[in-house]
Amino acid sequence: MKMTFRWFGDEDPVTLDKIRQIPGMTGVVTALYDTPVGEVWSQESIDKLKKEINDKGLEMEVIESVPVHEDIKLGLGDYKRYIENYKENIRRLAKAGVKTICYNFMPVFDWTRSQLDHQLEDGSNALVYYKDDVDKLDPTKLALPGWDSSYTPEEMTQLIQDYKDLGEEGLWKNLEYFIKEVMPVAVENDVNMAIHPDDPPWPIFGIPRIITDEKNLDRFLDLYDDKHHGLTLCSGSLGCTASNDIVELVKKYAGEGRIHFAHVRNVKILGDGSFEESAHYSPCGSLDVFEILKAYHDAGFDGYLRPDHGRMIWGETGKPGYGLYDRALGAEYMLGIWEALDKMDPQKKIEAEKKD
Ligand SMILES: [Mn+2]
Repeated sequence: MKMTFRWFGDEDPVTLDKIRQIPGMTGVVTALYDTPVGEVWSQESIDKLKKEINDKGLEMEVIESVPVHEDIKLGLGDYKRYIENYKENIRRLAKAGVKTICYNFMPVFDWTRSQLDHQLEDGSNALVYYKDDVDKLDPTKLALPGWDSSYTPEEMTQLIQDYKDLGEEGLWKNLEYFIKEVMPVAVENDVNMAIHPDDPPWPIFGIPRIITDEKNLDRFLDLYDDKHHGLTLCSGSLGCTASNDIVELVKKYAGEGRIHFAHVRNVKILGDGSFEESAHYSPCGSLDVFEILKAYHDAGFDGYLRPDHGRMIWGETGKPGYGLYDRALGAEYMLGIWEALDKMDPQKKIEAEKKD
């Protein structure tokens, strides 16, 4: 397992200088943020970014994300050109040593929450999703960090209608077309493609969502028979409904070698379709983070893992979910679990003794 940390580039208040001081951090997960969605990333910018990261002693082996243009998801307009651009981005990132690309196929809205700075009992702030509040939101006037905010309310209304017309099966069809186009390029360049599940894993505002549960993850993986075609298994996205058993999902898909990137965070499920993001430590939320990591460890997981969202603590301000302190605490907690699992693993003990 390689512990990594998401970094949003030079604009990120959490600098590489800070990230490199977190014990056990091997690299950052990042992207080019100044190229419009769908366009080709310049090799020069990719190489410059890599050098900046490598100069701080960190790796750039995971990109999160190379976003998929809405035309591809809708199968409309310029989708063929955008798919060719996507292939070129895979080639260029491979050239820079990138091993894993995270992406998602969520229509219009990336992750959705009702509040980004809800104050928890201990005075920290966290992202929350209260179903009643989300139901009252007007999606045409909504903007959350990381979302494409370039749409006017009229364009947004049209876009939402297009997805409603497309429906779940239409979205599956467009996903299959995309996968069958890009995967041969990924395989040829030895890049793992890792889809991120929908967050939360249910339809919102009447728009279809399909990467939601075991049945659909199976259907997704069946689209292309090669291990490069895999998952970013996000415990917090899939885990905000008790119907997804994260430990079982990790056992199954890590066992099959189909998880390339692990997002680990905890959530407190409130029932009635609501949830709050919580600290990583198992007793703070509904997920058993020890059992999740044990499932990865038992499967011999050697991919990338990162603490996902954290709370804002100790007066920190910044990008919601992506402060330094709580994510660093989460990383150290998980590294501690991993070290214990390593040292208690009889096979690893034998190997270590042989080395001595
Ligand atoms: Mn995630």
